[in-house]
Amino acid sequence: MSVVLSGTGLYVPSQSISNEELVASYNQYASLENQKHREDIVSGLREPLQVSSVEFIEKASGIKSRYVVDKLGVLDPHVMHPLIADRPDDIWSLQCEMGVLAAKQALAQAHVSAAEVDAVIVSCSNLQRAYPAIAIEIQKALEIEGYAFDMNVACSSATFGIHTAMGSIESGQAKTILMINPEVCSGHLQWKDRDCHFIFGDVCTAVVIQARSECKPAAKAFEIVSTKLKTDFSSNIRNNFGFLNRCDPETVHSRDKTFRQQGRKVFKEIVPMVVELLGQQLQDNGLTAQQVKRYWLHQANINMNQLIMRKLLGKSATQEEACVILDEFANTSSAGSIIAFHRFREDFGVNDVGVLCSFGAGYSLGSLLLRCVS
Ligand code: CO8
Repeated sequence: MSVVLSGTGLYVPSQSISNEELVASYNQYASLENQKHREDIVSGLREPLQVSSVEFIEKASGIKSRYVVDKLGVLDPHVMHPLIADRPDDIWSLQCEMGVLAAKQALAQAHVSAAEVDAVIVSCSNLQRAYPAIAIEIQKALEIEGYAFDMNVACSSATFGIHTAMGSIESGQAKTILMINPEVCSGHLQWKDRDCHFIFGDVCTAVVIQARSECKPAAKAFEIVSTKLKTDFSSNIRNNFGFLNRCDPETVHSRDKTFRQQGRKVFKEIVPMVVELLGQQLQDNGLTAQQVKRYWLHQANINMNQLIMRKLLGKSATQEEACVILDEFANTSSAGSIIAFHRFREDFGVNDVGVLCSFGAGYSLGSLLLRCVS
């Protein structure tokens, strides 16, 4: 059975933080901390916090800015995290609100009404609560019949979500599925750590996945020719936040309860895994890397993407071949490759082929080989 992506949507928070603003705030925080612990630093009991720098961030990552749901809290050196008011149970949650806005765009693009949707999958790195599922809340908000569930494969949540939707359609369980990625990365990023404070941003993407027979003639559709998934356990990107945290009061607020990573190791270990996975997928489908019109790669680090593309193509990739959005958005976890696909696909003609690929925590890698069909 042929399954297609027939629409995408993107919700972008209204507030953006430049590297200059971020570094000024972090350096103020570091200075305050160093003053507070001056005696321990002088007596050698404590290392002073080092300053962050715009030049380092741009060179090491390619990131220039990021969108966040709350800029004031993040930039306040006395707060250093977003300030997001708790909501009563009868008000739509933040992730539901973001999801609905992105979903409406995706449905409009696919020329599909909510009544035609059979299922909702919310797939993202961090869910704001344990239950009920955010997906079921979005299902209610959009008045969709059928079923909904949440899933999490960190940075590969979107590609694994699309793969899961495709399986449900092929099995006859559903004909049209909404897959949504509300990524509130600012809530679980450690803004007080200069090694990672620049990495993430907030956003929400949505994708409509349909049996091709259901796809509207007006939609620009991409057939999923193949999916390829790979996981390999690693603690090099890890966040121990969870429901058992309060069971050990000694460690409930320790550093490991927010995002942390061994960035260098991640870079070195993931690049060959991605190159191998993509090479194998292309070979299995009788394609060379050069026959792919565009790679919508995971958007974590510009140097990582450039290296992957050099290994695949044997030359540096152009923006047309491997588009970049991380300069504006930073790493938005699972949403990154979907933003790239959302923004850069209008020039595809029938039978043009593209690859949408994610990689990150887990480790988890997911790749979709897509062919434009209308
Ligand atoms: N300013 C100035 N200097 C700095 C800063 C800074 N902000 N930060 C670090 N430095 C210093 C370091 O201390 C180090 O100093 P020294 O040489 O004296 O030890 C030096 O700069 C070099 O540091 P690194 O070796 O760490 O620098 P890299 O060139 O490796 O760049 C990166 C760091 C950018 C982190 C890079 O390694 C990278 O991007 N790696 C890939 C990581 C990646 O792709 N991770 C994927 C994570 S995303 C994911 O899976 C989703 C998780 C779920 C979402 C979580 C949301 C919060």
